[in-house]
Amino acid sequence: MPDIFVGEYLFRRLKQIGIETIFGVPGDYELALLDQVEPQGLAWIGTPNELVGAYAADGYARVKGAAALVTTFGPGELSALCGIGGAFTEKVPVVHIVGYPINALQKSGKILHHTLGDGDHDHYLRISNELSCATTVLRDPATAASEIDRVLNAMLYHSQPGYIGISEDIAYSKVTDEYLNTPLVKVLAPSAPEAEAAAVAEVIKALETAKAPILMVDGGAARPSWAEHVNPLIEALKIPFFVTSMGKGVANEESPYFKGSYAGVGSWPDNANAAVNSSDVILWLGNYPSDFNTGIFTVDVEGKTIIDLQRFSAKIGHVEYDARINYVLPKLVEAFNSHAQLPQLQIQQAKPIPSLAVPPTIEHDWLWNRFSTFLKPGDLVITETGTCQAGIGGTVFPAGVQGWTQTIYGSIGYATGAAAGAAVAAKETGKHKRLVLITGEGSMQLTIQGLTLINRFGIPPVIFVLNNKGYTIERFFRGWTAGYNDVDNWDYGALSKAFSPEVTGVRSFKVQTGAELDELMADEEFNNATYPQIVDMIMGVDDAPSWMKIIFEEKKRRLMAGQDN
Ligand code: TPP
Repeated sequence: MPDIFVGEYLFRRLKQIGIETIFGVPGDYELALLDQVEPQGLAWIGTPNELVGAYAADGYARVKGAAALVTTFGPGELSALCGIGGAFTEKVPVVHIVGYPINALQKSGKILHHTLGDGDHDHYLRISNELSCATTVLRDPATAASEIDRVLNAMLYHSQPGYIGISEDIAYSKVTDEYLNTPLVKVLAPSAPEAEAAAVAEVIKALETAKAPILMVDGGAARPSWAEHVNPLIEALKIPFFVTSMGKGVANEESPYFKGSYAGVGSWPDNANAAVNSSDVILWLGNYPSDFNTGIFTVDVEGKTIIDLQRFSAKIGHVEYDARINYVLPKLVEAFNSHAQLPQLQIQQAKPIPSLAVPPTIEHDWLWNRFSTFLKPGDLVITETGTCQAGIGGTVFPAGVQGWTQTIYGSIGYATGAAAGAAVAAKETGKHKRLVLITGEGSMQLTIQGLTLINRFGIPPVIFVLNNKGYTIERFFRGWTAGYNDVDNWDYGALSKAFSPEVTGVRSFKVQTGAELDELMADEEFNNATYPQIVDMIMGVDDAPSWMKIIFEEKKRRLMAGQDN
């Protein structure tokens, strides 16, 4: 018997998969739907625009496993799509719920507000098809519940965005609640048993016969879903491990086996690239060989045996198995927990440098090392695209820090929005005590309104703004002094206060010298604050982490030599 509203069904499903807060911007087409959010015990956070909302949902999902964003048909949903594209690329499960015009009006082909004015109401659905693993527009109450389940299941299975269009009248149609007793497929279905056993045996054999095996923690294959297996694997294997840009933020970098951040010629520390070059077998978790994840294609692993574990496959050398990383990793942990020690590549542990002199101005190489001792176990660290993204590779995270940077999609402004959602999720899980957002000022200008969320919701934030008069990383590509790489000078401390006048105790700092920042980072009150803090750091226009400069030098050399990457 039909007995609950479609909207209620949808929100109860979201609750079942761990979503407690929904982000978005309302519009007349979905106001009725939104009336059903709070009665289902879900919180609503209205975001200053849909782009910030989409990034916030991405950040929330990376901490909690899934997230929901509600926008309105047309302008609202299109404004969110840059963020949804990022979630699609980086394999983050976000359901994008869009309020549609009344069903009968859609069918009539009349020209309605928020349409493209031609009576075709499927333009936006077609656009979202490109950025979602599954889409639906609910037009029939008889199939509404199964359609919602289909999209949510696909979202969880593929770990990518799903899209549900829902009109005002369908939101208030009745459906049976009996399907709610059948859980959604929360985790990836198991691998085929024989293929999995064969893959695990081959991985063990390849590591046992290796002369210098290493582990590479990368970010493909929907990293959050297998992150929990990484530290047990490191402890069981007891071989050197490295992290890539996309993989940073899940492994215990206080481990003696941590040897650095791998980005080809731009690896940190200096000896990390040579060490990887001298290995013969690499157990690679979620290999994702994009330009910015490989030091602009300077990774060279030709001739090595690569054990490539992905979400849906395991490849050892050239042989591929239907075995999934989430299932293979626990088996490897079990096998290596009691295994004889594998041969060791001799390379020192990557650690913060205790003796690095405080520079007169805030220099990159010093800054990223200083972050290593500023960060505390339990911090949640989100780093923006730009020089920060390269820089964070030179910071050693204390155990228990979770972090990430949007390496592949690289949309500037992402980090500020994602930080807002991640901080809300962290408050819900209780796993993290402090949010640390590290962003360039050029990036922050795109989503500065996110400050209103960061300062009001979630765990206490500390925001570091690298203020270097514009788009420094772009200057490295082209236009050292070009006006197109400049940005306006803003007062970030004043803005932090302006975006949340009702939050008491918001503090801001402007630091110009290494000594000022060093002192601030050592200050007890600053370290233990329970209120929002923002640090405007004045830095050199042309400074960058030395390991990033090496990548750009190599890029230039290749161009001069006529190579195409
Ligand atoms: N627009 C979007 C949405 N995403 C992008 N990645 C770009 C433009 C191109 N872009 C990449 S990095 C960057 C730009 C404009 C500059 C970032 O500048 P900033 O945040 O100030 O960091 P900096 O490199 O100066 O430290």
